[in-house]
Amino acid sequence: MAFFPDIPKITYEGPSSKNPFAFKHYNPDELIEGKTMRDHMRFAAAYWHVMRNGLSDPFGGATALMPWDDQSDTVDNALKRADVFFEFLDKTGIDYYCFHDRDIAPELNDLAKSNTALEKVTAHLKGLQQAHGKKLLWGTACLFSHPRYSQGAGTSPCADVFAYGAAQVKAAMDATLALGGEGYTFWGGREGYSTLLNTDMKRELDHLAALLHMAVDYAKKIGFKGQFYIEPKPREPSTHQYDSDSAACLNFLREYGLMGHFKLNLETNHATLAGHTMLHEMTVAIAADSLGSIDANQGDELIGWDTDQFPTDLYLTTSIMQKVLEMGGFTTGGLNFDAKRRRESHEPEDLFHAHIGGMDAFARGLKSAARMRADGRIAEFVAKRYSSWDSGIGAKIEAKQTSLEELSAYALGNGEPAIGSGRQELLENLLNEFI
Ligand code: XUL
Ligand code: CO
Repeated sequence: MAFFPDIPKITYEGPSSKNPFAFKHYNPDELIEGKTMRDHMRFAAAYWHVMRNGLSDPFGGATALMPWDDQSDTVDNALKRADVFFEFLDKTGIDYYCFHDRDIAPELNDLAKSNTALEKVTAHLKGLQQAHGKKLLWGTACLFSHPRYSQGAGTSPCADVFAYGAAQVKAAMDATLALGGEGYTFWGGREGYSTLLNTDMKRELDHLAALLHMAVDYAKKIGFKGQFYIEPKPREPSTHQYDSDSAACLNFLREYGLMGHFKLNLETNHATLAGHTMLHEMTVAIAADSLGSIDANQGDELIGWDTDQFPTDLYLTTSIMQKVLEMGGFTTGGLNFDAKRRRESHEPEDLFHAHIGGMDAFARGLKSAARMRADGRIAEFVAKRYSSWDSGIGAKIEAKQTSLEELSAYALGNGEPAIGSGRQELLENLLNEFI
C-alpha cells in the first residue's frame, strides 16, 4: 500500500533539474575521495520527527497531517506507522534510521505491557528492515517525556525512578540488538537540574555513571557490539544539563572510567545552544578520538531554543564534512536528521522537501570539503603556521625534553620573537573559493 501516493522515488537529476522531488547534488553512487557519497554520509531518518512529531510548539497544538495515524496508543497503530516509515525510507533512499523505544511502540499503563508492545513492534521492524534493505544506526530509550522522569532518570532523586529507567534501557538495548543496531545513544534529556537548592550534584553524577556502566556490562552479556554514544546538550528542558557540551561529556567519561566505551553523538543545534559552533564541538571530540555520530540539523539565529531545522547552510555542511573527512570518515556513525519541518509545513510532502534539501546540502558540503582538501592551501597554511614546532626548540618542547631553565636561557639569547600573520581574511577568501 502506498501512503505517499503522489511522491515518486527520489533520484539524482543533477544541478540543472527543476524537479522538487529530485536530488540536485546527492548522487548516492558518485565517488568522492574514492568512496561513494552514500557511504560518506550514512544518512539516517529520525523516527520521532518523521512519524511522531505533530509539530506542536509551546503555544499551540499539532498541525501535521498524518492520514495513516489513528492517534491511538495501540500496537496496531504502531505497526502501521512502521510500514509508512519504510515507504518513506524507500522513496528518499535513506539507508538508516534511529528511534526511541516510545517512538516505535506505545507506552502502556504498566512496564510489562510496554515491554511486550516494544517486542512486537521490534519483530515487525526486523521484517521491514530485511524486506527493504534498511539498517538501524542507533536506538535509545526515551527517559524524558513521561512525568516520572520530570526530575531525571539516571539522575533522579528517587531510586525507583532510576530502576524504571534502567528497565527501559535494558528493553531498548534488547530491541537495538535484535535490529542489528550499529549504536546505542544516551541523551540526558532531564539529566540535570532546575535549581541547585534541591540538588545533590555529586550523587546524581555518580548515579548517571552507574547507569552507563551497567549498560556497558549488559552489552557484554547480550553480545551487543554496537557503539555507545552520549549526546551533549546544555539546557532545554533542564536549566542545566550535565552533558552540556563535548568538553563536559569527555570530562564526565574520563572521570568515571567510561572513555573507550562511549563516543559522542553531536547535534548541531545543541552546539549552538552551548554557545559553540558545530566545528568547535567536532574539533574537541575528534582531538579526543571520540566523535562517533552526528545529529544533523541547524538552529535559527533569531530564536533562542532548539528549533531542530533541516540543514541548508552550506558553510555549516562544508565544515562538518571537512571534519568528517579529516577524521577518516564515520565507522558506526552517520548523519541522522534529528530535524523537523516548520509547524507551517504540515503536509506529508513537506517531509520529502525537508530531507531532500538536507541531503543535497550535505552533498554540496562534502564536495566543497573535498575540493578544499584537494587544493591543500588551507592545510598547508596551518602546517606552516606551526612549523616552528617541527624542529629545534619547538620539537624539544613537544618531546618534553627541556625545562624552564633551558627555555629561559634560550629566550635570553634569542631576542624578540617574530610571529607571522594569522591571515584569517585570506583564509576566509580561500574557503569561499570552494563553497
Ligand atoms: C533532543 C534530541 C534527542 C536525542 C535522542 O534535543 O536531540 O532527540 O537525539 O534522544
Ligand atoms: Co538529537
